[in-house]
Amino acid sequence: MAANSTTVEVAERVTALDPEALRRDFPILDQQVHGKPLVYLDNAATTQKPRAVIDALVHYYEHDNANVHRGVHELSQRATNDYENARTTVQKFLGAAEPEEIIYTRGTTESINLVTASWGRANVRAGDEILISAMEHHSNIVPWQMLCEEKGATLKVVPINDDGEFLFDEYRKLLSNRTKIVAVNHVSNALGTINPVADIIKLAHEYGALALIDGAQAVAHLKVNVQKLDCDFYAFSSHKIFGPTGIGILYGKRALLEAMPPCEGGGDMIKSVTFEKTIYNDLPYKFEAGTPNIADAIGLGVAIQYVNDVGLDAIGAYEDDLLQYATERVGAIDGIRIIGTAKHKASVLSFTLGQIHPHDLGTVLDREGIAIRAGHHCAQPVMERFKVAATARASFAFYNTRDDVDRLVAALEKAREIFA
Ligand code: 7TS
Repeated sequence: MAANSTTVEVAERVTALDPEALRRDFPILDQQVHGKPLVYLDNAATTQKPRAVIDALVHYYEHDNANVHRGVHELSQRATNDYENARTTVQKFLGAAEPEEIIYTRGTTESINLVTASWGRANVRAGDEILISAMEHHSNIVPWQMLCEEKGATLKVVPINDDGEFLFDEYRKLLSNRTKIVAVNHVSNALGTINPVADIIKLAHEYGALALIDGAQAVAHLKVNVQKLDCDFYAFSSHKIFGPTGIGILYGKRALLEAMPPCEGGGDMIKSVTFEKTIYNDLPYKFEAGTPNIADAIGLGVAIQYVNDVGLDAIGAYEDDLLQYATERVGAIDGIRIIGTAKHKASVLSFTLGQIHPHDLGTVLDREGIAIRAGHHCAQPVMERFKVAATARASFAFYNTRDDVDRLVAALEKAREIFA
């Protein structure tokens, strides 16, 4: 039977990943917090870094540190090679056609702001409409609001249902020839919902609109291929995929990036400068003014290689199983309300427990050595949609185990007794 063969396939893929062995690659996980072994369940906020990434940063500063794209000397050539090789690693990872379509930024936030400030300023006019969803992170809301305010354009919001799912029919109704761009997340950080981005992009294009995908919560859990998705822009942050902070990616289709004006002026983004006229540099450098974050770009490349070695299929299957286990176990606790019950979810379990404030829950869990996030997760409209001030959120990576979930459940039971 088809269902059986799928189950067998998933089981095989789950066993293909050995979380205990992988944990040993992450030195930070091997520590006690408040006298208890650390359980790190705040991966949606930031992930931990494998030894390979930490070593790459140290190696760079100990052996290769130099500025890029400008030195004839050996160190500068090494730094430039490693920086550009990391770009190619990202290009292949995203399935982009060319490395020139990969722009280094500070992270998802800066990537989206680059699109609103450059493409948006050049293309959005009064009366135009921009569509986002009701489950966006603030960084995929506020830059669009700022653009709309500046241009006299209108921001429209696709609603979500009580499970936290994108309402496709409502989306269809909101689209029109006034729609200039649709910007949605691939995976919601507050709910864990995986959005049907391929269908969202296809429909946007039918209306002549562009599509930007915020992949901050997706790339560490799902295989992404920007050419197959046919998205116009895709943004993510290195620190959410086991790489360093301070570096991220904006993918854009070449023709769009070519036509966009640069955002920042300065070194590296020019071909020639006179007081009369400056000629801008080719892609991707046109968008990378000034000395870039060389070490962390190299670290991102190493993080992606690490993820490739573990394998995103194995990661996805393992995390699906873990999320299902966590949902059943946490869901069985008296007074738990899970926020975000979409059919397709990745790695996030948001919940409230009775009348206990999520911050109090977070504090009790911290005393047990368990790190979760409590708050609005920079997605205040999601909190409003579900009529809660905040949630507690456990978010998983492949180095988390069923034992971590059991520790979480025991600590939640303890919190329930304390606040009863
Ligand atoms: N988009 C989504 C979907 C996110 O989850 C985040 C960060 C961002 C954008 C912004 O990423 P940044 O790297 O530029 O800051 N989300 C979270 C979170 O859930 N907890 O802390 C940060």
